[in-house]
Order: sequence, then structure tokens, then C-alpha cells
Amino acid sequence: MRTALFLLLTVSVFAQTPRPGVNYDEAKVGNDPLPDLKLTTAEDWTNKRRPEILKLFEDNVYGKTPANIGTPKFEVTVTKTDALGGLATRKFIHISLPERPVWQGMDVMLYIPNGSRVAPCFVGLSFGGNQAVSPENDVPISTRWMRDSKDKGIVDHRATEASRGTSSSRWPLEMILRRGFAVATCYYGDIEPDHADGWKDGLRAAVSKDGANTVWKDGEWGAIGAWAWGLSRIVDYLETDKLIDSKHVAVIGHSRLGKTSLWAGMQDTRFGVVISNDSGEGGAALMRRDFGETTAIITKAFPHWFTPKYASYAGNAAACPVDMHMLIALAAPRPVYIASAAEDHWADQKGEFLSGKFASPVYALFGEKGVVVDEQPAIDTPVGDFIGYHMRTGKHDVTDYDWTQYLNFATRHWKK
Ligand code: GTR
Repeated sequence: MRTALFLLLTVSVFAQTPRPGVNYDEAKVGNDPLPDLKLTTAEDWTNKRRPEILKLFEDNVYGKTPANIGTPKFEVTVTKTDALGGLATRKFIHISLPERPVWQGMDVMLYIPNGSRVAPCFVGLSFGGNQAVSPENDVPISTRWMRDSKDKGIVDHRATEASRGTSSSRWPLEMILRRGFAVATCYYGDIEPDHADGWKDGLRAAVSKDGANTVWKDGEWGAIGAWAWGLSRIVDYLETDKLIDSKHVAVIGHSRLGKTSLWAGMQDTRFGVVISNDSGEGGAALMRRDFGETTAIITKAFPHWFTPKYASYAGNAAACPVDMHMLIALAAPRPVYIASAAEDHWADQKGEFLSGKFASPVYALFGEKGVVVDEQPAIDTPVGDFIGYHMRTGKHDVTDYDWTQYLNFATRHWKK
């Protein structure tokens, strides 16, 4: 008993030990002013200001998605009409680029609720592959590179049988399907393996004229850009599927994939709802706030996620012509949702809320409201109209609570 208590205390003290040099003191976050959204009229926003801001994000943060990469090809490989005990139809779709045969393509898993005429759909990438998302044991196991993880059944960079269902708590398929929504997902490493040299085996080398010898320049895309491109290709497929209501597609992602979901949703306006789950630095959190992870930390640990220029703002966020309220604003007039977790200080929950707050005036141009409140709401209290926000009890994760808010949010907006 004593030992157990001691262990518990040690573990929890350890979990809260701040990393040296990382600020968690609200009094020390700094007070650099945010760049001005320069709002005038809805028309000016849509035709002029929004494209300007989008370009600033390409130039300074994520890089530009190259045009004319090729026409995607869709092969529907398996259709199972009685998936999840008859609740859904499950399909696998292989998306490839015949003009870029070096790229291995992506394997999308799609669940559609049975009995609905056409279903709105959530689209999101996964960290562990389709077999980790699904509770069904006949889902093919991803054969792609993955980060080793004993807990998740990843050995020698490959998923094993033990990886089945390891992410299913983050993808409550039954709950989503019962609310009438379809879900389309794919392993993010299908597009580009997530490590510093991963691009050499991924889409970015396949489409660059210098292939694996490319030297990335300022303004050229990073891994987040490539993953976001993949999300848009899933929508391309959904537009061809008669069981899907492709006018109602939401994009969702957690953490680094939340940054990706935001960037995909801001570039591709076919995403009618954009959702960021605990996206933190490089996602919804304001970069000018020095709290938790910073531009300096993230660009050192994960330089391959961004365009090279972004690293030049390390320790000097004030020099960056954008901050993340401008990223959130790019959704307007579409609804966007930002979620934080109470224990996820690394992601700077207040910075995530404030980007929603400071993006809110853009919705006024369209006669709508953003987060509605001025102060960050209490834990487990969702707020907001066109910008939804909540901070859930618990740690950095995706839970049923988060999904319940997203399902409510999409349902509310799509019934308007
Ligand atoms: C962390 C990174 C965060 C977040 C997270 C994740 O190591 O610092 O920005 O992206 O990874 O994706 O789980």
C-alpha cells in the first residue's frame, strides 16, 4: 500500500515536472500585440484579405501546397455491408497518383451508417493506421513505417496484430454512426512517414523534381502540408461516393494532426466544419504567448512539419506576420471548433481559446458570432456559436466527451 502510494506520488510529481526552460507562468507569457486582421467588409474578406492571410501562412508557417500534382485514382477494394454488427457499410479505398507511381498511395477506411439515404462525413487522419482505429479484426494491418511503441503493438517500425484497436477509444465509431455520420480515415504515414527523413519515402519527394535530393526552401511545404493534401484527396473520393453527402464534410484531427486538420480546413473550403483537438503550438495556440511549447521548441524537435522559414521565428514570434487567430479566421464564414484538455498545458489551452476569441470579429462581418464569451470558460463547459470551444477534464487525448461536442456542433450547424 505504502509502496503503491509512493509510486503514485512519484509518477504524478514527475508528470507535472515542468521541462527546464518551459514557461508555465501566466505572468510571464509576454504581451506582444497580435497582428491586425484588418477587417472591413465580408466581401473584402472573402476576395482580398482571406487570400492574403492564406498566403502569409504558406510563406511563413506551413509552405505552399504545389498545384498540379496529378489526378488521383480511386480503387474501392472491399465493401462489407454488415460492418459493426450491421450498423454500417465499410469500404476501403486506395487513392494513388498514377502520374507519380513512386508514391505508394493511401488506404482510406470509410464507415457509412446503414439505412441513411446519404450521410454527412467526418474525415481525419490516424496515428496508428486503420487496424488501430477499428474494433473489427478483419481490417488489414498497415504495412507502413510507424514509430515504435510497445503499448501500441508497433515493433521494428511495423504494426503487429497487437496494434488492433489500440486507437479505438479516440474513434468512437458506433457513437458517430448512430448519430448518422460517416467516418473516413487513413494512416497519416501513408502520405509521409513522420520523422525527419520521412519525406524521402513519401509524397513530397515523389512530387519534387529533385526527389529525395530536394533542399527545401522557404515557402515550400512541410509534412503538415502533405498530410493536409491527403485529407483533401479523401474529399475528392467522397464526392464520387453516392452514399455520402459530400456537401457536409467535417475535418478533424488531434495534436499534430489537429494542426494538420486546421491547415487542410483553411485551404480547402469543401470542409464545412473544421475541428482542432488539442492542436497546440503550430495549431490553434497563439504563437506570441510564451506558455508550454513554443515556436523555438517545436521547430527544433519537428522541423520537417513546417516550411523552413517558420524556424526563423524561434524566440522571435513577434516578427512573424501572422498569429493563430488569423488561421482560425480563415475558416469564416464556416464553423470551426477548438478543443483543449485541462491537463494539456504543453498545448497552452488559454492560447488556444484566445485564438478563437480574437478570430471572432471576422464572423461579425457575416452577421454571425464566434466564441461569444470573453473569458475562457470553466472546464467541461462548451461555448460558442460559429467558433466552438471547450476545455475538457483530463489529458492530451480524444475522448467521447470531445466527440459528443463535435457531433452536436456539426448537427447544429448543418440543420441551420
Ligand atoms: C508533441 C508536440 C506537440 C504535439 C504532439 C502530438 O511532441 O510537441 O506539438 O503535436 O507531439 O502530436 O502528439
